[in-house]
Amino acid sequence: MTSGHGMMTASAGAPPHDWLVNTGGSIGIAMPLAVGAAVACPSRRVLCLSADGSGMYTQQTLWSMAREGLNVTTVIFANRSYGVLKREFFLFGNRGSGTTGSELI
Ligand SMILES: Cc1ncc(C[n+]2csc(CCOP(=O)(O)OP(=O)(O)O)c2C)c(N)n1
Repeated sequence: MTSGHGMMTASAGAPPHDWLVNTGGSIGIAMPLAVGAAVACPSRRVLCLSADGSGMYTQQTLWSMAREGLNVTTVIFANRSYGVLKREFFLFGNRGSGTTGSELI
């Protein structure tokens, strides 16, 4: 939610690839989406990027990836936080004392 924003820019010069992303606001789709991509296209490597909180919704998918031997590498952005909520609080001006926002995420 808050850690992956730089990924599109960072991968702009990478070899040809496709992005499959959350199309709405419902979190937890990354790992199931990666399983679907890997099953549909076994010849292609899948890089799965998930936040830690979002990933907890569907963490059993890690078992499916392993059991099926899927060509998926999963990276968890582990900020150990509900970062987007803290960012929204910050943007609303609820900064608390001595915070700048960056340490909230
Ligand atoms: C299915 C579902 N449940 C709850 C929410 C509300 N929600 C939005 S972001 C979020 C968690 C954010 O934590 P994380 O995924 O770790 O990302 P971060 O904000 O820390 O980058 C939740 C529970 C949602 N969007 N979708």
